[in-house]
Amino acid sequence: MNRLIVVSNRVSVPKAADSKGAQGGLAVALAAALREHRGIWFGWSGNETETFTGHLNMQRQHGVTTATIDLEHQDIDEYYNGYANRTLWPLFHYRVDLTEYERSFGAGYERVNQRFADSVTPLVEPDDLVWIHDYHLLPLGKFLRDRGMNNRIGLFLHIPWPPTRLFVSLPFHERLVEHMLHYDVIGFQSREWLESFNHYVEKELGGTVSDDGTVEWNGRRVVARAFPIGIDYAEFMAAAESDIAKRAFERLKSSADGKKVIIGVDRLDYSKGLVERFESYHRFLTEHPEAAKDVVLLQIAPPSREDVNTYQDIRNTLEQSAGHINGAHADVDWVPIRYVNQGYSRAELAGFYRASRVGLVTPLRDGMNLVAKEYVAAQDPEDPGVLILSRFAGAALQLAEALLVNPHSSEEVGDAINTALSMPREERIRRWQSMVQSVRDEDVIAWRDDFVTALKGPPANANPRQAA
Ligand code: GDG
Repeated sequence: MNRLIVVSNRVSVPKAADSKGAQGGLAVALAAALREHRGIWFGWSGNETETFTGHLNMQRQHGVTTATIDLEHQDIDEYYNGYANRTLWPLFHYRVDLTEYERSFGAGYERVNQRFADSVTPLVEPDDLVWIHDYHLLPLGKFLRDRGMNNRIGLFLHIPWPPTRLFVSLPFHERLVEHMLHYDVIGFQSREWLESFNHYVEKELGGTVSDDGTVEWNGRRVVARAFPIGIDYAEFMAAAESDIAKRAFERLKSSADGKKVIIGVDRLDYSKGLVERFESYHRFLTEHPEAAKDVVLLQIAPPSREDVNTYQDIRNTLEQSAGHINGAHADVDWVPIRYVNQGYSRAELAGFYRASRVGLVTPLRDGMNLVAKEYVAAQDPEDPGVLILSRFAGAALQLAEALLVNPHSSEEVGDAINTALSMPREERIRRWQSMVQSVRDEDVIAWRDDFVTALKGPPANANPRQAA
């Protein structure tokens, strides 16, 4: 079996399922992939040093070999907080209004990608497969090729790819995509993002895209495909059956005191549509007063990227909104929104999901969204809850039996909440059965195998001309 060299911005091997704290979808997905392959996970340690040293720290953590480097302050400022999270993240989530374009960010981004290339190159042996992750590292493939690396190198993008009309607002957009065309495989979460990428390559770079997904440009051939990511179903179900999950279930059930719980779980990020979600819930409370007193919304939102000011802004806005809604509707024995900024363990989350009649997942844009899949996995097959899901999440293509909504329309989401709360058990079971099948079958293991198979490329004798 080929070794796998995984490269991502951060290396954070998930701790045991019962540990506290928010773990991004990326960390949860990658550790599952790495445990089965020998190999190395390379990335930034998360530490800041006064000046960049390039020192490589190798460790064995929870069954995975990791190699990390520290970054200096200017790197973190320009590459991570700058280009990755102030430029690419908002732009790729269609938020041109929040996108900041600074030349220093672009320069810092390329500098750190060059540093990654310098550090990764000596770790890679000739037959290794190199799998790079996400928007922090889009040009890394080119920089590895510049150092003479002929291995198969793939990129998986966890977030959306924006429509060409938005993407061209990025200065030096051609350079970024030309660098990406040095990969052998580029994976997207859904057909929609793939089609946007292909459209850009054809219209702006004059490349061609064949029916089998091969992109050709300037003598290079790249396979571009959708590989929808899933959850680690088996691991999540084990967490869901743990005592911790059962206690969390009881805790939420008893505190809800017979009321139906609506749950949201999201990193505190403007792409997750939390402000709009609270507005929709407010609308539901106002327009359905008869149903309102029987429900409570639990919104778990651990803070994220706190050094970026748009994230501080959203936190303030949400606090005000929750305070306003609670002030307008609360009674002596009932508060409509429980807004919680702390993180919980995956096992606790599983218990909370199961105790909730409605899963409210309404991002304005999301590459995939794993919370939607976790909510489905955690349900009681005899009495499952209802998933309300944004049609703008990649997950909507697989979870078509959710109540699909436009998260910008508070009327539509408010109505969906009302529909979900009154949905008969037979219909809940029918919808859930169809969704859980895809969550179980299209899990992170299938995703990993699919990507790694594509990364290996066709078998040596697959071409009949070579075989003859
Ligand atoms: C990116 C893309 C794509 C959340 N709060 C807690 C906690 N979480 C976990 C969830 C879930 C994960 O974090 C979030 O994953 P998502 O997929 O919903 O979103 P992003 O973090 O934005 O992930 C996304 C993903 O990458 C994978 O490719 O799906 O579209 O944006 O697993 O459960 N975990 C714990 N405590 C919390 O309080 N333990």
